[in-house]
Amino acid sequence: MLTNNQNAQARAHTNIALIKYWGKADENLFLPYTSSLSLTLDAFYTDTRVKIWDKPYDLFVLNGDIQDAKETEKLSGYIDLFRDLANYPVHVCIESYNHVPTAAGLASSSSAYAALAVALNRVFNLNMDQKQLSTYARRGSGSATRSIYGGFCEWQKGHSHESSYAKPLDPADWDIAMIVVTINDSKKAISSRSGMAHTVKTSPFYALWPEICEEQLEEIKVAIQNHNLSAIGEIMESNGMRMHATALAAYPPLCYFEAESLQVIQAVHFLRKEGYTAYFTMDAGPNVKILCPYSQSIKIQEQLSARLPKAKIIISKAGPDAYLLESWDYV
Ligand code: FM0
Repeated sequence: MLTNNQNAQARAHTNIALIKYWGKADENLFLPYTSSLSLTLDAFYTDTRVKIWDKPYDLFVLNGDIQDAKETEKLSGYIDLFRDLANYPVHVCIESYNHVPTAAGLASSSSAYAALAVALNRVFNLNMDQKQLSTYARRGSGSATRSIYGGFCEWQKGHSHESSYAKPLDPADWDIAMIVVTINDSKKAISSRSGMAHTVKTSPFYALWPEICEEQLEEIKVAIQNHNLSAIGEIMESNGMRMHATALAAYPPLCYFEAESLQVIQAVHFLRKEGYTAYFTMDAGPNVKILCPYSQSIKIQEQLSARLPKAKIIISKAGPDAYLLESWDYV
């Protein structure tokens, strides 16, 4: 029986994919068609506390607001995975704070489910290691698989619940930064979940995607090993655009670009001509992320602000593994 750990709290950081996850082979188990690779970011994270309580229902409070029945039900289904594994059918109260500034327009599901998995593992005394934790984070949101680890990490696609997990590659504790350029922070029109499903179903270009990722994943791993940032950036930029090519070829087409996204892309091209090491990637939304040496990041930020005065620009270094928090400083 559980006697300790009736409360647990954890922090996990968001990650941005350099080789994208785009398409599920199994929608229930969140098994992807391809392996992917990401950088975890220090500047954006989620803190989550799980408390076992004696009420006959689960409660989910996000950024201080009690969530509606639909959101809570979704989360209860996820918590069932842990309750079933522990064979301990209790209800919980979950409190989460996203330190992903709304203005950053980043998806918070990666940090959210990674933090939740770490806290639930503790509260239910499951003693999972990081590898197993990544498989459980995955069941909430695919990209959360990779937020269990800091730095560069790879999500190996696998073929079953147990074999689809993340693996750390490099702490990225060298001269690296990711600059998040937010041009539009309204809620995205088409979620990545439905965008990728629509692409898999209707895009004739999707057939090429698994092969592309396999090849570029191997190339980028060599570039990471060599700490060759311009090679990493080139491969990342190509992979991101190829993901968008599959979406653009869907029927009806999916276009995540906005006019300002293209302006940022042009600015990146200009910066490269000026001698900066700067490369971009985009996910299922209009905002642009730029990979560059940390030592150039302030200058790049200045250049971008001059060209795009309305954009919000945040510099981040690589972030750490997801971890348990000793104390809970929220009231
Ligand atoms: O992060 O349906 O994890 O590899 O950001 O919850 O599994 O939100 F832009 C694409 C992330 C997709 C690429 O999808 O989907 C990446 C993306 P879920 P996610």
